[in-house]
Amino acid sequence: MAAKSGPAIALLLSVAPCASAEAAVLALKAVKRNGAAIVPTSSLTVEPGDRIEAEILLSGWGTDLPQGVVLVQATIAGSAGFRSGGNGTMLPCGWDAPLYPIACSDSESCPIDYPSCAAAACQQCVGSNHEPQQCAFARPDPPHVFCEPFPCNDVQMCTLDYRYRVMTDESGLPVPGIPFYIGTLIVEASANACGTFTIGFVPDQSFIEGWDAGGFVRVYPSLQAMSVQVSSCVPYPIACQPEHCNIDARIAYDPNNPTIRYTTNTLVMQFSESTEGMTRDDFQVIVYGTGALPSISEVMTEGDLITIVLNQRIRPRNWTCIRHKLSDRQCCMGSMPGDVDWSGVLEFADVFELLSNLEVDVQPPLRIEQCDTDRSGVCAPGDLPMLIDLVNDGLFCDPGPCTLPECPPQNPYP
Ligand SMILES: [Ca+2]
Ligand SMILES: [Ca+2]
Repeated sequence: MAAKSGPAIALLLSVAPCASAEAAVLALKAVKRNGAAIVPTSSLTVEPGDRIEAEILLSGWGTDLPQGVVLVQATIAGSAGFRSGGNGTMLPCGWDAPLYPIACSDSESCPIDYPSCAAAACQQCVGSNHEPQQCAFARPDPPHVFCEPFPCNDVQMCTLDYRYRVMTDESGLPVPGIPFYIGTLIVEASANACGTFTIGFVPDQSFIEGWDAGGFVRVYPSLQAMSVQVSSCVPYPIACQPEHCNIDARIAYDPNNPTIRYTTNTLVMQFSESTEGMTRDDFQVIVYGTGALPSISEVMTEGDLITIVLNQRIRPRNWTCIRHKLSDRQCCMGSMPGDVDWSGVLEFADVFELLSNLEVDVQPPLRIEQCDTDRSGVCAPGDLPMLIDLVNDGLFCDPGPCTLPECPPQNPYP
């Protein structure tokens, strides 16, 4: 019995692929990463900045359209897919237009970033580098693509839902079993991209047409999206208060008692997501300059905000930066009494700047932390004598010049 069952099983295995009616599949598969060929795949992991060349491939249509495929339309669900990650985008290169199209009749109605109303771009506002055809095209792969009288390269790129259409030559029907190339799409992970991007097709706008025994039919194939994982998303600070590189030009001490410091000891960071669970161990205090290093005495989280309180107030002529360790981003606060114009140097130009501001000649008016030299709570003529004193005496700058180093970058390790 065992001897007989062998061939029977082999026969069953050999017919199995035919018995399970294969249905058409339209897939988006990566074939190159940064110019180097890879095994075609619908799932891959890349780095921010990587360029992925993908191909739209049709397979398994033999059961649906035994006479062959005449027309394929594949519409990429790009409006959703190209920004479906946790952050950033995975846009087709050559796209220099809004993510959501702005229709126009002439260029005057277009915004400054996308100043041209382009007829070739379906009467939409585009930027000067809008050349999407570079990265979305259909190669005229012989023998099955029917190029005349229709263009081989028929990709419509009016919106990010790119639509590819390919007609086949009746004399060169695609061979069942070999994926049928429809088109190429090249996308780039933005520098800030993270998470998983899923780029698929618009179901009701993706189909194949051809002949079966009953006549000409349209078939909606099953759709296989491409899933691209970029580095996992970590929360990162998107804003801070005082804002990064802010200089407090008010007097740093009580004029009558230099042991009483008036500068801030508090920074509020806004994050890309909730700050729940963050602790002071997630942060590091860095002082660019001289003087004692403050420590973090407490943090308070609320929504996407975290308030960080230092155990001492920031010192003049220093940048005090608080770095979020995981994202390597920091917010820096400076103190430079008298540096009204935020040049980093205390000099007579600051006196003139303060005067001009008092005469309402500075637009927009100086901020309170620039012009309220005496820390009275208002910018008023009373600030002038103290500023002149500061400039004349270098009152709190001995020894050495009254300068503040250049503000450190917000992301010191880009
Ligand atoms: Ca200055
Ligand atoms: Ca004042």
